[in-house]
Amino acid sequence: MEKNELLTCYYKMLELRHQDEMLLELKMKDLIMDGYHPYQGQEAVAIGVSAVLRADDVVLSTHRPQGHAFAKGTTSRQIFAEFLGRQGGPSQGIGGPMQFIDYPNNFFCGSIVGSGITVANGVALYMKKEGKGRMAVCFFGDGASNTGSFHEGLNLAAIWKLPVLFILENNQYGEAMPVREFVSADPISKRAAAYGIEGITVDGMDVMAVAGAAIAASEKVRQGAGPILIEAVTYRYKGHYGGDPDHTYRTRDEIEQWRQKDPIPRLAAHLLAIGVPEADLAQMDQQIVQKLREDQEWALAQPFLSIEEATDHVLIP
Ligand SMILES: Cc1ncc(C[n+]2csc(CCOP(=O)(O)OP(=O)(O)O)c2C)c(N)n1
Ligand SMILES: [Mg+2]
Repeated sequence: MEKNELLTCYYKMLELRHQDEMLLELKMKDLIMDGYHPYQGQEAVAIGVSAVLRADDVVLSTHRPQGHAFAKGTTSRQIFAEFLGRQGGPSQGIGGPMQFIDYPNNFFCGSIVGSGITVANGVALYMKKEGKGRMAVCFFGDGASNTGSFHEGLNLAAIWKLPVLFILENNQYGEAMPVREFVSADPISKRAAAYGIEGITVDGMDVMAVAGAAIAASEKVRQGAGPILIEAVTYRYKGHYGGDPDHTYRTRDEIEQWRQKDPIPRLAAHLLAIGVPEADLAQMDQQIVQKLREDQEWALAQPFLSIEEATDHVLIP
């Protein structure tokens, strides 16, 4: 990737990190009225994959969607508003942090673990028939790789050669359980072989590695080679949800070891090595924080929908 592309990745990862820190604070103040699942530590996955996302591609995400939505093009301002339940969010606040859609941005998420996989197949079947080289990109976790939809979904996508890029974010845990205690395959990408599709594992703490794998895979997927599974090995720095007492199931030492691989300082070190002045990176950080404060303030000033408006889409009011 060229210097400017790397700077863009750095900017986006940093914005996502700060956005997540602020959302977690809002959750702890009880201003987010549904479960909030932090994304800190996993930024290189969403932002690496964003290198291949076209506006007309469709992204299907999970209960931890903010990074994926942001990577697809939903703005921080919209994310704050949606998560706070306000108008101005892509679903006017009635989707909230786990169930919103950003329809013009072709972004969907949902909290049923594994459910995006089969929906991605439906979207991709349409895309295949349409023949414009679009693809569905489906993010899910290591836990989701144990669901029926994963196995049924990958099988069907393989049989029908659907244009789906499956991104498995192995963040080492499904809620409080370590992945090695519940997933038999190591690396998990080996599961792809059971369905006759390509499965690869990449360092999910390295945005350049993720982007490189996504670029190579997306070219094949768009050309009709069928689905590909990319497992990005990563780590979530915060608890499973805002308020999760994670000290009951993992050690500070373990978190510290993964902090040494933090994708943001790691890319910063590379940028400095290729001649980007340190002051530029510091200035970027200040700009982002300032912008996010304004976004958050704006979102907090937006109204909630009225009861009548909020029940507009209910079949039987
Ligand atoms: C079908 C289903 N089963 C259980 C849950 C409860 N649940 C919410 S998140 C989660 C863990 C998912 O783990 P993983 O897929 O690794 O995603 P991560 O939370 O690590 O991003 C579970 C079991 C759910 N939402 N849906
Ligand atoms: Mg997980």
